[in-house]
Amino acid sequence: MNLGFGLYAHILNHENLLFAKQVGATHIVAHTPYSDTRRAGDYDAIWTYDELCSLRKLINDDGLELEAIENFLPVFWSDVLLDGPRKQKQMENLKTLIRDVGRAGIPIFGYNFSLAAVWGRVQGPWARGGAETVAYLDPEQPPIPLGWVWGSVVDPNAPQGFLPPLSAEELWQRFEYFLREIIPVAEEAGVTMALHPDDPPLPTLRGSARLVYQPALYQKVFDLVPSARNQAELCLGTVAEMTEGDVYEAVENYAGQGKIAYIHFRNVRGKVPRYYEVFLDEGDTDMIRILRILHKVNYAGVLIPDHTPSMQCAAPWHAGMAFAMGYMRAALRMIREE
Ligand SMILES: [Mn+2]
Repeated sequence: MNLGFGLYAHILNHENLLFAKQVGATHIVAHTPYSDTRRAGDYDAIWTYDELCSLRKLINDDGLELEAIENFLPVFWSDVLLDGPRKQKQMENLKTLIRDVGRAGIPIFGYNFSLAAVWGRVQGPWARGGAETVAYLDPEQPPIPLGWVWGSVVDPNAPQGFLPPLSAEELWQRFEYFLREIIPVAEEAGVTMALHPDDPPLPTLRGSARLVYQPALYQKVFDLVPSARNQAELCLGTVAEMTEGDVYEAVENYAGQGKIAYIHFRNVRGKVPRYYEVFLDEGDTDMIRILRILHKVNYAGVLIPDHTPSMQCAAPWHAGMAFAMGYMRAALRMIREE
């Protein structure tokens, strides 16, 4: 088990890589790197091999490993998600990208197969001591505008109107097409595809069905296209927000099967349709118990803190992340010595 740290494009720089190293990370998850260089309407956009190599070099130069890239940009695969006319072309682009990810020596690609995305969260002082955090409080769900996917405009010329409702059956068909196309390429490239669960984990959001909104649905994903390269990007916070099953059982089951590529380590209070993201040691999940389970089944992957509440100081985000990393690092040492 290794400690990692996730960085988004706009904060993925030398200074924050040193910060990650200082708080004890050995591995980096790069969240949508180079997102600023791609625009809506550019349907042939894809990250290049050279960009992937320079990303890896930036991270290696600071003595860290690049464990995973997380998330395709919506514009890369909008029609794969929407079953639109550019679907096959975009699928070919994704295959090129995954081949290049492997060639650049990056072992994991994390993704969300979702139209509605992470949506509807609001911010407020709901963590310990009034720390700023996010919550999902059962909001009204407007339909998704045409030309949008994953919370972004992918087609600026789309007509007015809204996406029609998307059934679970149709969503699973689209997902199966994607998996059957990408997994053989991932196998050849030596890249593990890692699916994040749907956050918030509701059966439908904004009229669109959700894929993994209960823990048991991950098994359906693994059985759909059985492969060592078809795995989970297990987000503990999202699993804890689910109404069925139990987060400890899910971790033991899926880590035991060798199906967890990496872990988002996050705690929450409550479940859908109302929950609050909180500090690691104040939510409903006993995070130390999770680490004991992972240790018991010899989980060898990376854990990264997910989002955390911000703290009252001059560097609210850094302080929140440093608190999470310190907590995780101490807990891991304790468990290893038990
Ligand atoms: Mn997550």
